[in-house]
Amino acid sequence: MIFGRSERGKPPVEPVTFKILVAGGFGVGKTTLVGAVSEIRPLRTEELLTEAGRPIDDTSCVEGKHTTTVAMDFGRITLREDLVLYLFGTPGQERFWFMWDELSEGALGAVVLADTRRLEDSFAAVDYFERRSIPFVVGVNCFEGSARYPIQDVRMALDLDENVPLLLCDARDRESVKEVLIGVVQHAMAYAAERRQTVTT
Ligand SMILES: Nc1nc2c(ncn2[C@@H]2O[C@H](COP(=O)(O)OP(=O)(O)OP(=O)(O)O)[C@@H](O)[C@H]2O)c(=O)[nH]1
Ligand SMILES: [Mg+2]
Repeated sequence: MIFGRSERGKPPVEPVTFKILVAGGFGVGKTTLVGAVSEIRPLRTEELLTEAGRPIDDTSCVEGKHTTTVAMDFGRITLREDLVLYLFGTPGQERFWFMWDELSEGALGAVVLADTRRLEDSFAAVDYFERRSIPFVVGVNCFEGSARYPIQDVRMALDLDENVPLLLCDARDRESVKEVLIGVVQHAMAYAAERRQTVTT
């Protein structure tokens, strides 16, 4: 690089950066998702789940889970040379939801992760983004051992608006998570374009 130019003489690309939230109920795989795609070592704020929290922190579907996010996860992924996403994973437990307002500041869109064994845990996240008109997609994290339901049934159970995309994913798999992230960027762009049109017409 000489004077900001690459060896091939092309000016360096200044990437567009977007902030994406990763939300959803307790233990649906938000921290796992951010960790699976982040190209930097993800920042985590995990605390041990304790005996004292056992009545509230229901780990019945995620027995191997010993920690929980208390503030946020942070990661970064370059989707394209000119498109970088900053990922902010929210804490799932209700007692930390006050963090969400701060985390959602300036977000382009969100991924609401859901687990079909306890969809109700993600109702509040769906509600949160609907109320604030923040575009979001739902990612159904397919834990092995959980029953597979027709997408239409999951949409109905979550009472999703018909234009909210619903994607199946594996939060541990980089390529799968990338698809979900591409989905949320596309959806948010389409949403923004639609809003612009309604304002100008
Ligand atoms: N089998 C399977 N296990 C998963 C998957 N995603 C996450 N896990 C496991 O499920 C547990 C929960 O994952 P986390 O990523 O901590 O969930 P979280 O949504 O960040 O949880 P909180 O921050 O506590 O709300 C962990 O033990 C993961 O190893 C998945 O796709 N399949
Ligand atoms: Mg977490």
